[in-house]
Amino acid sequence: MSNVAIVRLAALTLAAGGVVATGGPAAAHGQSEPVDQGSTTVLVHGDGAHVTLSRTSVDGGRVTFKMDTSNAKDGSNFTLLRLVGNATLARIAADFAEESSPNPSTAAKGTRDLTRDARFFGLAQVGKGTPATVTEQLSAGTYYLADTGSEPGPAGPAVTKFTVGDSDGRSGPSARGPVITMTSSDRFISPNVLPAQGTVTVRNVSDTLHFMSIQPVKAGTTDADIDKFGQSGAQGPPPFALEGPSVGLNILSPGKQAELSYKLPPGTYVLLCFIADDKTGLPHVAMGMHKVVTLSTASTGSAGAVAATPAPGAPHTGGTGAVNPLNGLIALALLGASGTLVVMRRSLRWAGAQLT
Ligand SMILES: [Cu+2]
Repeated sequence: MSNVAIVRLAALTLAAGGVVATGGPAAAHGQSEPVDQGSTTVLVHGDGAHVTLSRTSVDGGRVTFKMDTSNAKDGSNFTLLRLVGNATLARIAADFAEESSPNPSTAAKGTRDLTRDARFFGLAQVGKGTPATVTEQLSAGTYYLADTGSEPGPAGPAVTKFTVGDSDGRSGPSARGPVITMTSSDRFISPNVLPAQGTVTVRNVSDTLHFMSIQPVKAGTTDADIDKFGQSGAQGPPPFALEGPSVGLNILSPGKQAELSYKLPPGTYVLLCFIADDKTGLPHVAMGMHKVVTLSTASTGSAGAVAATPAPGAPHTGGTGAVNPLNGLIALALLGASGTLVVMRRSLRWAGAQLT
């Protein structure tokens, strides 16, 4: 049974007033990743504007969110957050509006205010046919979930409450898969080769917000190409852009980490972050927060065999440096079946807005 089918089943069960029992050994999980015994699973379905959950409360501890979307056009962009102090959801929406302002000083203030007013726990950016899973440690409290895949209307996105109770002591490994860190100098520190199917652990070791979008690019694209494009002031799609499935880990607050599991066609990708810098107001990608990587089925144990946890920056073995020239064609072929990758478009829109 595919993830999509599972979520549809969950939706049907919810409609019937039932609750989907989860938390078992990754029941019918389509991917062949190791069973995460110590984790409670929540199925998350989005349509670009609304979130449907298989359960709206869990015990504190390790929680796995399995996400998919029915939104073929824009995908889903799931955000999980907690409010800090007296902050309200209206305040967060106002902060986000500032963060995406074309005025750099307003954008910088928006990021600083978001960092202050909320704690962000991902979740993920997914496309139709390209689900993703995020596992992380959550402590007791009231959380809010929204899907901002589609452009939200004037009222803002629909927000769903999610409650985490006292911890039941579940805990997991400190990391699964290769570790990617996001730094205060707006950089991704990542191995050059990541799994095409499997899990990575993403850590925000900085004092500001970051996310990590994994976007396909043409084979041979370098980080210098991306810098050059950013400095050219060009509008429209960059010459290295490639339509194809992508996923991303959504916004993480300073000090947070999350494990992102996904399956993408092998090939050349770039890790991107577009959060406005908290001082310059420029999107992080323009500050240098991009990293070209190769997604390989030969990386760190294929098929999500993520037991081996290399140290951050550990060299990768195997002849994975060569890029198969067919990848672009494969991605294009998949495009028709799985829909376009809107995250790139949305990101470009942000970049254009902020750089002009
Ligand atoms: Cu960033």
